[in-house]
Amino acid sequence: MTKESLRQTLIDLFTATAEAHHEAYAATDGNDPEWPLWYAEHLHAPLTEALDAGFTRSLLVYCLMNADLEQQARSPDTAWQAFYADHFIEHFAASDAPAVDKLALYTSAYCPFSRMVERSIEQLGIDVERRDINADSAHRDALVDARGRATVPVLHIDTGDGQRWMPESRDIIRYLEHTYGKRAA
Ligand SMILES: N[C@@H](CCC(=O)N[C@@H](CS)C(=O)NCC(=O)O)C(=O)O
Repeated sequence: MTKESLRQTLIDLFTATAEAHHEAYAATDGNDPEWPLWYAEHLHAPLTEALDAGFTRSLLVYCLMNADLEQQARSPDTAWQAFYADHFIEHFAASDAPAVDKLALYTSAYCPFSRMVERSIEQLGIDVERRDINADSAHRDALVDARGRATVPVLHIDTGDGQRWMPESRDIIRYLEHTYGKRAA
């Protein structure tokens, strides 16, 4: 499946799930504060198949909530189904050209979340430049310029024709394991 058709599959899946959820919660006009639990149950099998990824329902709940918060913060005007599709593809779909990416980790020697990512990088044996924001103020400034805050860890991915800044230790580890784990095996 091409990336574009995978994206469309996920958009259709999220749309159908939202419709089914709305029907199930018609009495409250779709209002359900626990919607991630319902969505995770409904999406578990089809998302596992579409992305060929080993989800638990708990991980799905986490990812759905994360996608929701990110969309509200970064892209409230984007159709949520498309934003979620991109979010899941970014974190779970096998990349077809990861080897050319240049990776840099904004980190701090004193940060346990950074340590977790560092351990994963060591286990995977991948080449990642370390940018310690306490050891070099230029790194701190670059991070604050890009993200508006100095929270670490953040993975900087330079793809050659673009760049991405990925926060959140668990998201970074999952991305690295998914992108480089099988390759290294
Ligand atoms: N949920 C984040 C937590 C990261 C975090 O709390 N980092 C701390 C250092 S260990 C930090 O950068 N705090 C300073 C700040 O947020 O400006 C993760 O898992 O990556």
